[in-house]
Amino acid sequence: MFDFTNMTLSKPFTEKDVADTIVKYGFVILPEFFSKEEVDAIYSDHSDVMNLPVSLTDKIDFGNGEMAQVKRRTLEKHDKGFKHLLKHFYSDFSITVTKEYFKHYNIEIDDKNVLNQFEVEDDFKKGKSLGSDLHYDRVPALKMCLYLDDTTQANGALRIVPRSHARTRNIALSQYKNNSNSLYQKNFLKEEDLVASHPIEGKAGSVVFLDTYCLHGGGKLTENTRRRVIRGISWAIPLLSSYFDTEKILETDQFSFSKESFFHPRPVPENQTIESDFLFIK
Ligand SMILES: O=C(O)CCC(=O)C(=O)O
Ligand SMILES: [Fe+2]
Repeated sequence: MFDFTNMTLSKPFTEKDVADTIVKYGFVILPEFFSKEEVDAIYSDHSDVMNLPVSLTDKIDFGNGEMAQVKRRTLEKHDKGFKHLLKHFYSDFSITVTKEYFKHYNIEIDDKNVLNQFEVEDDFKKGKSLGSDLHYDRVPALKMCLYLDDTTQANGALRIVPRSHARTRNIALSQYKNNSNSLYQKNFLKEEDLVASHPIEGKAGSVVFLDTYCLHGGGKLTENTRRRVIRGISWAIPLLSSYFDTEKILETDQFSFSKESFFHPRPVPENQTIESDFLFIK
């Protein structure tokens, strides 16, 4: 079992402690950050988001589960209120963590980009979850991920490659130099065996803040298990050079990136195709 001690914070801690840990390791684990009662309250909002009409959400049904992507603004305006989800995610705490985090990269994050969108996921069938192969996200973000179920390797806990975020950021930057459309990023690891990833196991109520450049992926669910998560997304600004330059490359391994991301913000222009050969970057 990987030793996550340095990447785990137990109360009390400050927003700056949280941000500094993400900067250093690419993520931070806050075990049982929310109480059982809070989790139950948030869970009812989770179901309500899942039941929103497709006109208000982007729904992805991927066989082993489903995910709804919804704007914070949509939840705020909706009659249902989603007050537990909004209160616990869009809190002074998470807003300050997010601002502190981006401040490290000299980014004044616009309020509308803080917890701008949510991904509400319900994995309930044996097999891989949607983003389960190791990758970095094409659109850089800080994600606040909440486990609503006790989560272990057996029900698809998030896997992570600690401290990979600086190296992948440089890989992304060199790709951006050739093409500024983030859809062209080769962001999935071709050979997962080349790096060691570690599942983050945790009780319901545990929170992980993730710099999505840190290599990550969901896991594989075994028979009769379930994993419900909510992720609140704060977008970074992909092309801002300060976001790339302040970190030194921490790793020296060679990564090869292949597949297309499961999520992208911009359609491929009709006259462009995605190159199929993967990238090797020193
Ligand atoms: O299934 C997971 O936990 C991974 C999700 C993911 O890739 C992401 O939130 O960017
Ligand atoms: Fe991802």
